[in-house]
Amino acid sequence: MKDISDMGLETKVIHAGQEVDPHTGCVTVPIYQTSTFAFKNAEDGAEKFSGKKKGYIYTRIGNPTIKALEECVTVLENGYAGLATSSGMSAVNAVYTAFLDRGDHIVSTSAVYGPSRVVIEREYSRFGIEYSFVKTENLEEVEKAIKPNTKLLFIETPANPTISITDISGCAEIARKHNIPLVVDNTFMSPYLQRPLELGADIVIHSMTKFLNGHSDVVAGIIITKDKEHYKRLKKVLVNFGGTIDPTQAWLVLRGIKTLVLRVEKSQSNAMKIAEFLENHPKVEWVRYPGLKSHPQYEIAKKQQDGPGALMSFEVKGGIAGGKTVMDNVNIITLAVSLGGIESLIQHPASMTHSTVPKEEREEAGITDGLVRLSVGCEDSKDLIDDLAGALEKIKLQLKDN
Ligand code: LCS
Repeated sequence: MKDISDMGLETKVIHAGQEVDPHTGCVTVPIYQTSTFAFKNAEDGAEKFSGKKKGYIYTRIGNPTIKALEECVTVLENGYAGLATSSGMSAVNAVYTAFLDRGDHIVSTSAVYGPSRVVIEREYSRFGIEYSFVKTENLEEVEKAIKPNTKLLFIETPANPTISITDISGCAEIARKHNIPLVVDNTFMSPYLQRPLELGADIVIHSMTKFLNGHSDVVAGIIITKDKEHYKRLKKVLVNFGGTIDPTQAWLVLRGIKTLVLRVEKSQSNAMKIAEFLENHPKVEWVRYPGLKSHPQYEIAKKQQDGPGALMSFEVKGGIAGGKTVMDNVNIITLAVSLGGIESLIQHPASMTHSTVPKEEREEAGITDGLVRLSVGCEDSKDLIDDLAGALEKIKLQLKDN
């Protein structure tokens, strides 16, 4: 039989890391809801602790349900091994903690998810860590930002919420030249649409809260490495800092992943129709969607992504008031943060996800006051367009009233 890693992604999402349970014939991976695992005797325990013998010890260190999830996403990302985490931020922080020492410097995307930036600026800086947040979509800026003490190049592409796109293989070349690891936050794409390790990255992270789980009912994250040394270093940090996922959450994500391809295909096809609708709407200033030729990095998206995805941002006329009007008048599309769920979600980054980022930094990163982020779900595209059309119509009424 062919190895699972040689099979198509549609097969991998359903079978990778998941064998029929040898004890019971259980078709789905059981939830091993236990905090600890009994040793046969003292010798068995000692050998497992020393690493001489493989086996489970304690769920924070390892658990069969969690392992199945880690193996599944590792196969999807074509990596060496994975570490599932209690949230996307737990994955981000494990990477920062594992690779940054006092006096080190990190280069990162200016429009990264708010907390991924704020935690560096406000917390890691307390331990003497230096940083440069730059527009990584411009490779010259990346190269310019690298200093002798730079120890990590961290990019998010597409970035949250500007949908700006960074050239992964271009960054990999810069990282290689300076002998530093390149970490890619692949949350917006999922491994179905983008596999950074194949493009030269060293580590991939996801907030599995988003597309991988896909049902807005779990908070989780994962780190996938390309090499053993990075994996060992990260495992040590994650286990000792206690950022491990819970077995039931891991099981829910495994179940969600089985429909990843179906969900992303449907969301993406809806998103394309919505982006075209918005781009031609008189109340919309601009739309950023990687499937539109108007996207500034359209060519890079075509080169490194297997599709445009389900996320877009747009600026409505009327600035902050216009944006709020849209959010207050959608009915099927839910006003909520997060993304990548089966349902469509809309939010206003300046007052929500990126509210902790100072206004000046936000605007420098392209997160304007009127920017609205839309995560397109799997509903009927016509219903979604009608919903947006109705909400945009309200802006016109409001402007007229003024
Ligand atoms: N990376 C990206 C790109 C994200 O969008 C998020 C969360 C995280 C990491 C952190 O993941 P978490 O700990 O929440 O699982 N993004 C959110 C957002 O845009 N709205 O709410 C959460």
